[in-house]
Amino acid sequence: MSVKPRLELVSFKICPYVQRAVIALNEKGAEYTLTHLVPGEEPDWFKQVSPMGKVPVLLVDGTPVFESAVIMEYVDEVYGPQLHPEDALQKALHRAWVEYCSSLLGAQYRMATARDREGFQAARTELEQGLQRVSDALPLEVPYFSGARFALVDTAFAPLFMRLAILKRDYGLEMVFSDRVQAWSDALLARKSVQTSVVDNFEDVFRMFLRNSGGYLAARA
Ligand SMILES: N[C@@H](CCC(=O)N[C@@H](CS)C(=O)NCC(=O)O)C(=O)O
Repeated sequence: MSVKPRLELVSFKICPYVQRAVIALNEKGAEYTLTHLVPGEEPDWFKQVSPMGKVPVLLVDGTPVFESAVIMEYVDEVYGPQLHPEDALQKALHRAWVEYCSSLLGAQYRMATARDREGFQAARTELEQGLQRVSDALPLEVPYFSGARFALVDTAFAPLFMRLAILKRDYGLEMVFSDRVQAWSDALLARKSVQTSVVDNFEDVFRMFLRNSGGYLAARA
């Protein structure tokens, strides 16, 4: 049996890109430790391991790997069962949607932290249109991105749906989704790997983040 490397994931509790990496690790049953840093109070050693000053960084026997999509793929290659499709074209398409999801996370962040109603509405519209674009690419077969089988691309979208579910429940924010996207979101949020991918008090952490952002959404609540 091959010896697995020691994995340490450097994190902010609030970060959806970290959460993707955690979900991938959880799906694999990999052993890892999490080191949570406080945004704006990163220790000096963080500058040495994170060239862009961002989380997540996965320390693999001390070697830093950055960029969430790359970390997910590394985890997928080293730990079975493989979650990316075998087929090169399908894999390329899944990678493209992981990339697209990052732009949706950007829209979700802008929506949650917008200072005024106009900024909020613009980001909300961008996110709803983006989710419709994803919906059009989904197969009819439920529940996951590519149908019955959970794939690596699903790990990328789950943090987005978790935040939208909290915004709906706690802030009354009803995003317009297709039924297919709703079924996908429900399936992802029901998975243990997703439910255990954030700290126990994540909802408090998220609420605090929104309050500190001083944005339109928090003020409206
Ligand atoms: N493209 C990066 C984005 C990561 C990212 O934006 N992380 C945020 C936290 S959610 C961060 O570290 N921001 C700190 C900064 O920009 O200084 C990835 O996918 O890993």
